[in-house]
Amino acid sequence: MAALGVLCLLLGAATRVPASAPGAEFWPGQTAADILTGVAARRRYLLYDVNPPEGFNLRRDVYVRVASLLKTLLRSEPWALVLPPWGRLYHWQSPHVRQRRVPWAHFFHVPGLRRDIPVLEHDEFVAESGGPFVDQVYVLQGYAEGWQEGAWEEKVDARPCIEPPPYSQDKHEYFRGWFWGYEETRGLNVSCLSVQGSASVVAPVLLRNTSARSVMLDRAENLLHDHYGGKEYWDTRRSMVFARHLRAVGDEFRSRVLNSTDEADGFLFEEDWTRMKVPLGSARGGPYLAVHLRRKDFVWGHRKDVPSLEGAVRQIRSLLRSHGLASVFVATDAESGELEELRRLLPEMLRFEPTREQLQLYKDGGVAIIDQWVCAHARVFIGTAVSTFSFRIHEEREILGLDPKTTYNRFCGDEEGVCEQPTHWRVTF
Ligand SMILES: Nc1nc2c(ncn2[C@@H]2O[C@H](COP(=O)(O)OP(=O)(O)OP(=O)(O)O)[C@@H](O)[C@H]2O)c(=O)[nH]1
Ligand SMILES: *[C@@H]1O[C@H](CO)[C@@H](O)[C@H](O)[C@H]1NC(C)=O
Ligand SMILES: *[C@@H]1O[C@H](CO)[C@@H](O)[C@H](O)[C@H]1NC(C)=O
Ligand SMILES: *[C@@H]1O[C@H](CO)[C@@H](O)[C@H](O)[C@H]1NC(C)=O
Repeated sequence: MAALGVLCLLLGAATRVPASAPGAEFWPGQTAADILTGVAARRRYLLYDVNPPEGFNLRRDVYVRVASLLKTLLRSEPWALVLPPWGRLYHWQSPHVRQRRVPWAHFFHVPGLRRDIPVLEHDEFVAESGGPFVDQVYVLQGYAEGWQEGAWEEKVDARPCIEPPPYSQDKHEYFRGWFWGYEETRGLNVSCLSVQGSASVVAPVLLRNTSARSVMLDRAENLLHDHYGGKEYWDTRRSMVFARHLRAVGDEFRSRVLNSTDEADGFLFEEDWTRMKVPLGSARGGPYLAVHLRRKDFVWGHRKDVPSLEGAVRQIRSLLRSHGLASVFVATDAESGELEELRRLLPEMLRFEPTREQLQLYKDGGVAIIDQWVCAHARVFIGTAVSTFSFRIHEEREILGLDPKTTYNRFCGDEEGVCEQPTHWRVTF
């Protein structure tokens, strides 16, 4: 009975391969026998996690770096990337909302990711690999001795852990740790790797130094981009299309509150990102100014490049005037006191305010994405200096084909001398 079950699983996997496991297409060494037994029965799994304090938008950037490593691995062997469930994010503070073990499909269009690399949700990995086990955990770290003088060198070495790794052995000598909130998950082996360099620097270790079938890279933010801003970077970035239900809410808000539709505003959006290639400046954007005002920890630090609310409103009014716009959409993480103050200074501001049910459904992460989607469709956008939330909006507007002059703008601090504006990164197709 059990054997029959396994056989059915294998056959099931085999027949599903072409549709749900694009890894098949990426693996040059594949034979007919591989297809019969199912690539799923043979492939290896790459898992990863990021330093807990990092926010949602920095994590999106780490995904691009790890995807690039996966592409390198696929040149030699069939691998799949296991999407790290979302949770325990410092900024997700709404009470009574379950915000752990959140699958990627909540925020992203997973079929879009699969047009770039083979990915699995965590639950799919557990089902396919036969249980909540990670064979090898590598905790990535820098070099204890720091950067050595002389030429920059890419390197990776097995080294003692500089800090005690956040895993401990249970009485069966399995390693227990956070594992995205999956208490039942166990690591079979944990060790530290010192890395210096781009994501693919660890590929030889995964291919040759370990035969573990599932390998997790913890603290994956230690890996740098293989080629920031290149075609591979943009392919992966473009594949991170927001989930359909979030786009729908954003579009409904645009149309109802901001009089903005794709037809009227020149957007040629395709859900299938591989078919979307629009020239810069082809989209006009909806008839509103959008602003991203990052507050909270950005203000507590009293940073020079973040304005007071009065300063921000002065800049908003000036932009409305110079662009002949009457509406302003505000995305912000300001807390209630600051928000009231902002409403007093800018009574006409429009905001996406979710109902309790919407917040339950979309969660803090989904609401932030709706804010980003609305900002991405504005005629003119202005963001906050060095906020990755604003950076992701820049990229989205670039993909949507808006004129860069309307995108790469940021608020200046009240006392800031030279207020340098953000860098323009062009999509490479
Ligand atoms: N809804 C909404 N949430 C926001 C906004 N700005 C910031 N946030 C929340 O605060 C978090 C912090 O911003 P992130 O950019 O993701 O965090 P980060 O990666 O540390 O990046 P920084 O902005 O550079 O700190 C976001 O993920 C959101 O949860 C906003 O305008 N609207
Ligand atoms: C990987 O294996 C090679 C060859 O045995 C060895 O020189 C190298 O130090 C190993 N690297 C790591 C990170 O274990
Ligand atoms: C655990 O991993 C380390 C580093 O890859 C390796 O040297 C060691 O043999 C592994 N231990 C077991 C029990 O597999
Ligand atoms: C909405 O936009 C259309 C053109 O895009 C314009 O003709 C119409 O007057 C606008 N409606 C309002 C209420 O502003």
